Amino acid sequence: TLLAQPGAATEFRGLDEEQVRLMAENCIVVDWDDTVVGAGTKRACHRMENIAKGLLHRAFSCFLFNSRGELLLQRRASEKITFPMLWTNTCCSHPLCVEDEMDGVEGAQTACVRKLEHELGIPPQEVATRGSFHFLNRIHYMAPCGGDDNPWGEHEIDYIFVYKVREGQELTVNANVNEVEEYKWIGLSEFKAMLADTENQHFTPWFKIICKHYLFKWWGALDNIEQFENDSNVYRM
Ligand code: DMA
Ligand code: MN
Repeated sequence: TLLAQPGAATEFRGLDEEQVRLMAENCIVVDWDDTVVGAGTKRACHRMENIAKGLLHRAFSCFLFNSRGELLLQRRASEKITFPMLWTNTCCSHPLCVEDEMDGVEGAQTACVRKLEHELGIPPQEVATRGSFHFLNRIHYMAPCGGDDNPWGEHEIDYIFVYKVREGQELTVNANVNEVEEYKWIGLSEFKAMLADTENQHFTPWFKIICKHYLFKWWGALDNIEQFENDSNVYRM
């Protein structure tokens, strides 16, 4: 168990009990080609001492747009152990070492549906019937959570999905306060202003990478997103 791990008694002191519990999840450990090589706890996969030795895991990031072309943004809850209180894309997490989440794109999408419900209270039945998923590409990146005194970080191959709500449909959103501090639907021009306001707005590192390299290209072509689908490359950032 987590408490049996060396240093656990002190490393989790003062942290949110529910978020500590989630550190026992089993992430999928992969090599640089995204081939599955084993399992690692969420805790192990997010410790900088392991990341420094090359430990890499699989993740997903979802960008959910309504039929007016607005993106659902969330600000991570203060309870999050990694990157609390930062604005980021709709939903991010990890496919786990369970049968229906281990198979590449399909497994990552299954995990995405699970976490859209867990983080944002979006019913899976609505996700299945009111819009469509588009797998775009995979991004390999590494990011420490802070300076040398912060032991946490990310090192992932991240499956990127756009989800588009169909014309005339809406999704129910009911955020989980342990995961999400606040959320908002944002249009492209308002988002550009938010991104430029670096004094007051702070974003997760993976979201900044995706904004810099891809997001505006995708956002500007939502009606023809198929042209960007199913890129088999892993992009190193
Ligand atoms: C991890 O997200 C995945 C990426 C792409 C950073 P997260 O920290 O929000 O995961 P979880 O919600 O499972 O804690
Ligand atoms: Mn991760």
